[in-house]
Amino acid sequence: MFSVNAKLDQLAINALRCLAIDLVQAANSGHPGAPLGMAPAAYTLWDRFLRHNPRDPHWVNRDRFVLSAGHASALLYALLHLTGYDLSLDELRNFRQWGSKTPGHPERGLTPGVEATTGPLGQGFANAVGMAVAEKWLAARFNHPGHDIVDHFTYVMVSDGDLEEGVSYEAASLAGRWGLGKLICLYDCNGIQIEGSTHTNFPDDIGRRFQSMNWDVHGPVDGENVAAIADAIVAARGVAEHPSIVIVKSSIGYGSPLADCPACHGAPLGAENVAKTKEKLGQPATAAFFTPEEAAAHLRGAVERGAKEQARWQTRLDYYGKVFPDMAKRLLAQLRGELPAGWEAALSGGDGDGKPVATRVASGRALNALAKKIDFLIGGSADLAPSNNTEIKNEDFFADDKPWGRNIHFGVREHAMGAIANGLALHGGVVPYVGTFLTFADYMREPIRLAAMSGLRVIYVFTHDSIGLGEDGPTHQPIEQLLSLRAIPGLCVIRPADAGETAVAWRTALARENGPTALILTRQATPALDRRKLASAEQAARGGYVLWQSGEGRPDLILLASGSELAPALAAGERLAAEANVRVVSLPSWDLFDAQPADYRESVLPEAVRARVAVEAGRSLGWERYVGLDGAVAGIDRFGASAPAARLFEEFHVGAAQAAALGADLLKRRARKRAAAPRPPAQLDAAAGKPAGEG
Ligand SMILES: Cc1ncc(C[n+]2csc(CCOP(=O)(O)OP(=O)(O)O)c2C)c(N)n1
Repeated sequence: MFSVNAKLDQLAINALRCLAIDLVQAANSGHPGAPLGMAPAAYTLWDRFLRHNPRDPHWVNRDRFVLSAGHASALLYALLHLTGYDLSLDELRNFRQWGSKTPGHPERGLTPGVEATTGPLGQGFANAVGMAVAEKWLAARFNHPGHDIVDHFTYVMVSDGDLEEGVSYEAASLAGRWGLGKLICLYDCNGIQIEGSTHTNFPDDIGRRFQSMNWDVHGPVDGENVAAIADAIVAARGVAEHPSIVIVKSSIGYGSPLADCPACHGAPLGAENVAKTKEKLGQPATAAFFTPEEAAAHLRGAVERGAKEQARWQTRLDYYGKVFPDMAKRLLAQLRGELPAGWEAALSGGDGDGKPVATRVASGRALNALAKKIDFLIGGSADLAPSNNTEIKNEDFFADDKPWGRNIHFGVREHAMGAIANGLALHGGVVPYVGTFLTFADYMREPIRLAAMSGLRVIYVFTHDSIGLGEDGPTHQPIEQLLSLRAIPGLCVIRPADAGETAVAWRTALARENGPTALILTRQATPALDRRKLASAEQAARGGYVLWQSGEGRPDLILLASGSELAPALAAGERLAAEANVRVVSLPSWDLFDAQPADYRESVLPEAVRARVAVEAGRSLGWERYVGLDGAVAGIDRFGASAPAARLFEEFHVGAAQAAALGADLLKRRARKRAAAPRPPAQLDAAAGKPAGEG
């Protein structure tokens, strides 16, 4: 079935190389070195092994290919174009240009065939681990003897930089522990990076390092030797119990006058060097974007092969569907990301039982209720499950001998946990959640950012969300984390105040099919909010709502709060009610609230009401957005301290007393201003039904 014609192999490899350097040259920007060096290994994999259908990039049982070294994107685009994906030559000519499908680094969702957004080194490797977990998990759940309906490999290509990044070590360790036999890593070991030789900073013996983590190590093989690379991949595929790494010794910038020099890593070769490279590679020196017909025809063979592969699988699926009709339906729905009908009912009684409860505990309850309805909700914590309340009760932990387990022990590896969760979501068929303390969300910032950029449904359970965690002190007390998560576009951040809002937050997170959600939860119990007298927690779905108001009509003062500060804000409101008409607004999610229609936002925060106080146990920065320039914020703009929580709230002035004091002050200022203002015409007063001037 495959070509064993060495000449044709070389022709195709060189065609890929020349096309890749043409992309970079045309853009006058990009990375020619890695594509030139990696081309033989990538070609060997794609030509001999990768099961994919260029005409249906979403075929669910395709092998996954992740280019972790995303800077080598020109090679991936050349491969996608020449193997028949819907990526035209014009798109290649527009490499790195506005509106093209060929951005500087691969972006999932933009380019057909790109499985993951890569470029931040190390991420793609850990994504691939997540994909392999998803495959193994789905196979364990859905395959039956003679019915291997979920059955594909995950391949990832990494560079030196990918393996220098710590996340690759974290993820590799887990992959080894879990025995991900269908994960195969091709390591482009060229020993060169931007600053020069890796000799200066990378003494690791990669073979031994991976061996020590239960990986099967193949090679080193000569990066120009297709047969040797193919043999190594064959051997890797034959190892069912361990993931495999194939070490490919390559030459960065192969064929160019800059071969083995850092200079060819990230800058166009220049017209002269491009011509010389093509000459060396046996291609017409001056023809740009030219592919010899024989090479093009050979690479396009992927279309026919892919169609046949998929058709064969479809036949298997049809048979599977006859024998296991319900499972077939469920599998396909799951892979489409559909939640089972009526899943929301798991969370009935969203207003909670009115008892004080830590929102992390409420979250654990919500998760477990949801997990009963959604049996492909899977996840875990970075060794904090008992604290994060992330364990699904009565379910196994994922392991090489328990691949159906829905709980995952990530160990203390927040970074890999985030990136693996992305891989799970990218693969599909599961809905991942992961947990740690909010302050350690910083360890996983890059994967969170990539989840948001890629529109992945990943749910973050971040507990211990403020100084309220108490004695553990400032290292563990998040101050700037809430603000910094809110700064990530596309990440929905929700900080619920009680059990009711927590249930709504979980529901919202699951319903958000195309984006991640961070749930920000307390360690300490939050006082009960008597929802019989207050607005329903259901309204938290809108991000912000009027919880309570002392009087009718337009309020004099608005107190805003999220999470554990909502109850103190309410207490402050009740204290001030004797002097003014006070409104208390629960604002668990800026993102959700900002997405509401203007008239709803106006109904909650009337523009005319300028006396506003926000209370939140985190950086005050950003709350100006809601309290305006005339308002005040009770926040924390320094690091915390080690002491009992109650004392900390007192010392940091983020409780009811401070909210009431700030509110009273604003009311006084307002009264003074009003007394000093000239009387407006009487008819305007009457029309407003209120005293004119500020609210
Ligand atoms: C996390 C991260 N840090 C830095 C960079 C910038 N960068 C791009 S490639 C690269 C290193 C290149 O070395 P290597 O991985 O060996 O790739 P090669 O030189 O073989 O192309 C760096 C530092 C990045 N993309 N991601």
